[in-house]
Amino acid sequence: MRRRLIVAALAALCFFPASQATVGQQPDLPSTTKPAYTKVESQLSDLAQRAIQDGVLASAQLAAGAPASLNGQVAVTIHHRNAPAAIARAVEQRAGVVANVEADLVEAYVDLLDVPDLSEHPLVERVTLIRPPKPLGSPRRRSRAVGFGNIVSEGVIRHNARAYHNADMTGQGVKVGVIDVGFEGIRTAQANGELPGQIRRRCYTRVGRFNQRLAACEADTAHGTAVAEALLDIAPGVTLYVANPVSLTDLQRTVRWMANRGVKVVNYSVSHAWSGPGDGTSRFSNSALKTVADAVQRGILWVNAAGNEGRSTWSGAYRDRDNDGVLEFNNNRLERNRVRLARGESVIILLRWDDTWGGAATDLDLYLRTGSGTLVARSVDRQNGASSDDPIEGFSFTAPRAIGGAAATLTRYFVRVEHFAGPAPAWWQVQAFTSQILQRRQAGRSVGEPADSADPGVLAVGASNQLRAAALERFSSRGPTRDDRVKPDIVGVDNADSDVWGPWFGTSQASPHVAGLAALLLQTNPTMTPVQLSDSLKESARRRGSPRPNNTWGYGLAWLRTPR
Ligand SMILES: [Ca+2]
Ligand SMILES: [Ca+2]
Ligand SMILES: [Ca+2]
Repeated sequence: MRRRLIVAALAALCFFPASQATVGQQPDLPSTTKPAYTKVESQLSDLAQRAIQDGVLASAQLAAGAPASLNGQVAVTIHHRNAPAAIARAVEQRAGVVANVEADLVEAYVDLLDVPDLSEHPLVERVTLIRPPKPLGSPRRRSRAVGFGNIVSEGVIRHNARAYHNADMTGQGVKVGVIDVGFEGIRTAQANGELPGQIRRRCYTRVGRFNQRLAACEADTAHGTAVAEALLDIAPGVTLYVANPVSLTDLQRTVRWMANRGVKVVNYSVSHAWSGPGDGTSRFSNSALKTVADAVQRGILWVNAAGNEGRSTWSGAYRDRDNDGVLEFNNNRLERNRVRLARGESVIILLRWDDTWGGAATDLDLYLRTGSGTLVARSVDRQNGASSDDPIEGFSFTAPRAIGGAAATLTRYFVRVEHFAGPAPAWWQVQAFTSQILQRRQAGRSVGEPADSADPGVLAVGASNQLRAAALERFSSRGPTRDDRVKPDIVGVDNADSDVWGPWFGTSQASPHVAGLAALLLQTNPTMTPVQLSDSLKESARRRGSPRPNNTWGYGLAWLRTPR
């Protein structure tokens, strides 16, 4: 199977390419020093420093292990002081590839060796790695033999879409977008009659570049194909638009492209790294939170998977009872939080805390170590109140592949958070994007971004197993949000059948079921606004739990009333 490193580096275990597992497990990371380059994100600074120590060949190899790369160059976002032309020129002068140019940022591919020099440009505020988003679902380990067409998701019955189908309402005339990370097998799904013969598309081949060839959308993973299939089972008559944006700016532009073509419902079964304090705001112009609000403004109902991090998020009060500067995950002074990773598995681990974005005064740092204490990943940005200092740390890490060992063997790693400087924050939070679980965790406050948007035109969708629809999936992310709003908004079913993956799991599948329901509603009343659609779906949902809404089920299990 063909795999691009760009997205695969962040995708789940089953998507991970066999060729990549060399970088990110370096055992010789400095444990006590701050990053060498002050305007460069910690993980990127460490990569650049290593490239400079090891030379040109190592630079290309290290870049290939970064979350997104192209021809030995690493994909970065250069935040600048409204100097787009000057920064684009600076990139090109160093033989970098400019991908997207915006008023306050440039996305580009650059050589690791050039990162320190670029960052010293007086108009550059900060240089960060582009981390492609995280898909929120995966096939079962043991997949069944793939069928040929006529596979219908059980969601059709579980959400009462059948009542609409019986009345010949299948979403005809409604334009729906599926934005995802990859659409492997999409042409096979068309040939099998599981997806429409005509699909409008915007297929990205790298940051900033796209074309009309479906083959280009087929890279990386079948996740998007499985998502589209679930949506089309609920609403087989819709006009389908697909896109696989890589960067946040790609996502912004994809939304405008879809809105300009009259798309009224978008499904996004994807999470991004935090870009703000968790109250729905962000100081960054390219934040996914701003993009989804822009979509709603343009008349699009945004349906987003709530996240699968219900068992891999920790959130709580500041504790350091033994006063050693290492934060504690419980009252027993537990200073390390275990996560077991499969060999070759890739994770992103994030830390944020209660502080000012664009002026963080407290400096916390995030580390990952093996059971024997070897440091394998770190994020140690300096925060000391400057206008570019944010209360967040994060890194991507790939567990080393076995040398002769069984691939399924799990290895223990430990997350550790240290208080480097500044006043103690009221709360702090750790989230790991992994199919594994954190030893110490809280289900609450685990809804991802941008599902945690405060915009009423955004629906965050949790997942319940279609065979046991009275219980929420344990992994399904729960509310409240960091600022105590109720999430998710509604729940859809997963473990429903598909052609591409057979039955599969995740809020990734629950979400397009709900997006399909919205398309059915729109056909009967094409003038409904995003907020009216969202309200209607919440109102007709089958109540689960109390009060209504609540932080497990939101307004309940999605359900359409039989049309009259
Ligand atoms: Ca189907
Ligand atoms: Ca301590
Ligand atoms: Ca820090």
